[in-house]
Amino acid sequence: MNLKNVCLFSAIILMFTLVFACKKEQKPKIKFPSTDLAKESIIPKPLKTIATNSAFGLDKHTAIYTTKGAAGFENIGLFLAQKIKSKIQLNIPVNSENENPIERVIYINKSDSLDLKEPEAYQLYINQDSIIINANTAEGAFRGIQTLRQIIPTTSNDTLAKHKIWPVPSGKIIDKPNFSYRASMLDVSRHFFSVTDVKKYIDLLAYYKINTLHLHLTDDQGWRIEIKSWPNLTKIGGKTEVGGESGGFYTQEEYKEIVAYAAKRYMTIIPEVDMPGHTNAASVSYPILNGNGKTPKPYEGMRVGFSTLDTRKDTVYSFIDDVVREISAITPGPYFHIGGDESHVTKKKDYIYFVNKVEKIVQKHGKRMIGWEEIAHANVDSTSIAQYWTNPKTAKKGVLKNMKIIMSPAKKAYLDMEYDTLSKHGLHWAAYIPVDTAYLWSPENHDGIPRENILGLEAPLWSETISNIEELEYLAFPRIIGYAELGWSTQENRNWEDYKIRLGNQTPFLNCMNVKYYPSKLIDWK
Ligand code: TNX
Repeated sequence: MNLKNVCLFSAIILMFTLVFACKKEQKPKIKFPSTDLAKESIIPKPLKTIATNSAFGLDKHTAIYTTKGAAGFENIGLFLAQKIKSKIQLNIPVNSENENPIERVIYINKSDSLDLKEPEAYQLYINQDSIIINANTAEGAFRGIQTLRQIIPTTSNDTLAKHKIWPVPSGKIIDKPNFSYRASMLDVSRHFFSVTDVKKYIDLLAYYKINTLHLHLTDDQGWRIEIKSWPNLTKIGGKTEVGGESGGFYTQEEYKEIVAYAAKRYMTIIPEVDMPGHTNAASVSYPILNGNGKTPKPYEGMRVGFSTLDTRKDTVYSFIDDVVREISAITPGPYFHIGGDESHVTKKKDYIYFVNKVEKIVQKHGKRMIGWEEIAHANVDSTSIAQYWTNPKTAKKGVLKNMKIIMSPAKKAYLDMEYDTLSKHGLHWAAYIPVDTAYLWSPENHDGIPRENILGLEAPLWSETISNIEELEYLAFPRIIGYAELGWSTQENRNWEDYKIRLGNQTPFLNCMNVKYYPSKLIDWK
């Protein structure tokens, strides 16, 4: 052999060795049984789903990576890893530099694609060896991983390889919300709920892509948030609740803890201080506030509409200024809710005068005012928001003022309405709301409120008849899951027959989270 041939021969041998070595490294492709991503029980239903009928093999050789330097992305990776760990007891490294034999990756990627320009939009690509979540914002990525959490099977397939593999159906999901505001409200005044209870509710809401929790912090029966400049509010006003139970309140530190917990789940907290009505607990703490010269008695009943602040007294506005200032300082979200409902003993002209003044105070502290629909009677700014709950005529006054409207029609969206006459908890002044009725309406086209004015949907949970987390769950679940879908999914993508099957398939998740949902007979619970 001449030198040239020797070289050629060695090169060929080298190539063969390399190719062979690579072949040996490359595990044979796993043959997954056919899957259908489009048939997965995802709630809320994504905008577009395209199935490719294979699977991603989630296993101990999987790692999560996130875009370097993209704010929030690494924490989302860690959040996902933690949820995978608690769902299937599998440990997955996040952004690890380890030389582990990593064969598959979940990549949470910050993308500048114009298709993702809405803040909560995301794309989810699931291939045999990679899952890619694309989003412009951390918020979008966070919504995307909720979808992924929902399609990771609870049981592994132990026949595909020598180790456990959880096959995630392959394909592509393109998704974004129908409304940017998707909320629930929790009344912690009529009955107090602990920080732990509120965190659990936040976790459950976040799983279904709800992005706002409105806390009804004050009412006739109790004041639940520490105000340092007016200490009696909690010292006296925090001690009572409906039915004579022990009450309670959040210190500012505890409130901040709730806010931070929600923020980690890309959820905004909206504080509500209800006024000028619903203020008996405030006036019990500081009798000067009601202006009728009487010291009111603590109230632990369920009537509404009997209390008012004195709308013509300076002290009342200094009080409100202090309250709004202290709460706004620990609330990073853009909103402050002033209540404004059912002020039946406030004269109309006083009510209007009051709301006009309070709007200025809220704005001065850097927040955008929300109030129940009645605030539309005042000369409110178009930047303020009215929450429609019972009278469409009043809500339409807000529309004429160019205000945004939050849809919470009591007949459809009140979580405290009884399911039927056999309901264990709840009221029925507005309606009985079985699980199908709660789902079968269109917030985008309801009671003549124009779509352009609708900010989104909120399902309030008033707590006159519930006093612990199990009772809260009985009224909220499963209906809140349907409201999550009404808020996120487009009207074309919503269908009761399809939804009710997906809802039934939430059973393992709800059981795993120990949610005491109402087992409606309309649903085939698993
Ligand atoms: C009406 S809804 C109220 C609340 C009650 C609720 C009970 C609204 C703005 N006011 O004070 O708790 O009904 O369903």
